[in-house]
Amino acid sequence: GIQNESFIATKVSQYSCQRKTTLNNYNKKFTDAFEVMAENYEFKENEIFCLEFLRASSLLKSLPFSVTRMKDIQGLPCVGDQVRDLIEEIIEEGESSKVKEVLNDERYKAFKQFTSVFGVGVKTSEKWYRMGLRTVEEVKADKTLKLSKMQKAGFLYYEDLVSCVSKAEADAVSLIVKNTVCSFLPDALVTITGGFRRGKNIGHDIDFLITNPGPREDDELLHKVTDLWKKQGLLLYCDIIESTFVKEQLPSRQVDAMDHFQKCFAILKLYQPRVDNSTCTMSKKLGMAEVKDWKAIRVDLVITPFEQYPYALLGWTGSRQFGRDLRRYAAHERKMILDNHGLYDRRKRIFLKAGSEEEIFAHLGLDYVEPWERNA
Ligand code: TTP
Ligand code: MN
Ligand code: MN
Ligand code: MN
Repeated sequence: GIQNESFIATKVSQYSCQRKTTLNNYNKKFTDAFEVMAENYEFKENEIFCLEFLRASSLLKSLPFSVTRMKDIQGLPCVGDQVRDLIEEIIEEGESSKVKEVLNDERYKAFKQFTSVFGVGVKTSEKWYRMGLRTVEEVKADKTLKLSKMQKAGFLYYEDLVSCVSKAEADAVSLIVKNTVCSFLPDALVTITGGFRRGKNIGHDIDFLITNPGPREDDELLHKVTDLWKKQGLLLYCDIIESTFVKEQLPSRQVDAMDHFQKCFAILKLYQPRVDNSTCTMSKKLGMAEVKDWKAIRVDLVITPFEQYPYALLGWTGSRQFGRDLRRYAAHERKMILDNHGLYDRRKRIFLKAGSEEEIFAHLGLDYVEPWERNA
């Protein structure tokens, strides 16, 4: 109606960092469909088509109304022919035959299962698919496969890890992380990032950023923290990646490059107090199998130097698409290079310092976007 037309009249940016995207999605019917298409192209390693659908999904998530007619998407960026056809089909039929086809595709279904295992990406899935494997059970049963330490943990805790992390679980883990870190470094700053900082109430993992406002960093901190958890029997898996940061090195221009911070991809054992205590006592008295009173939770810990903290916070808060668009905007609209460590002005040939996320947006000439508006 009138509300839609007046909205379209104001120009919508092709960059999600110039839009507000809350979790209030009026176009889920479309964006779910786009995400299936994007994922299928990701499995086929077709990055261009994958990004086309991710950008369209992110754009429709930012609209303050539901798309019901083709007229509603008139003049919007990020809508190519493929996307337009899909929108038209969903408007007319209520669903898309193309998406249904993908959801029933043997290769898509197998890749979807394989990549749901921690430590398994598209490359490994491709290998298993070519060997004729189709399900997680088939991979588990194949004793000839050489699995990485990460994949072994992925299969061992599969059921727990595929079930999402709740906000309550994130808060409980947050307390553990803060207490342990502060027992070694009382002034350390521990911040939850990723989806939970964007206001999501579920996630596939919990992301933490750790920094020490003092003059010096402690590159032993992560080792001390994980060693303590190991002693306490709380650490189910841990892979510490040492820092590879080189000062004065220009930020990476690659849009999806990994950063150089010291970090740890871990699986923690979170004890969950049982709602009904009697079941537990009863089963013990009767000599029955012990009731599992814990859940395996994926946790990412990242250590950053204090002066890089705002850049790390911006990068790790995401969403992934929001981060991609920030870097693309910096490069194409400002001749600057942004990554999780800093912002380089190629014209002035200097690194721009920032004490907060607000200052980074200001350096880029962008209006500030709150974390809960970054769900692109
Ligand atoms: P994720 O934890 O993968 O994603 P998420 O928290 O948004 O969603 P989920 O609920 O599925 O966990 O990554 C968080 C953000 O961190 C994401 O925007 C990308 C960014 N990131 C980096 O900047 N560098 C990295 O090496 C990784 C793994 C992620
Ligand atoms: Mn996360
Ligand atoms: Mn994720
Ligand atoms: Mn993560």
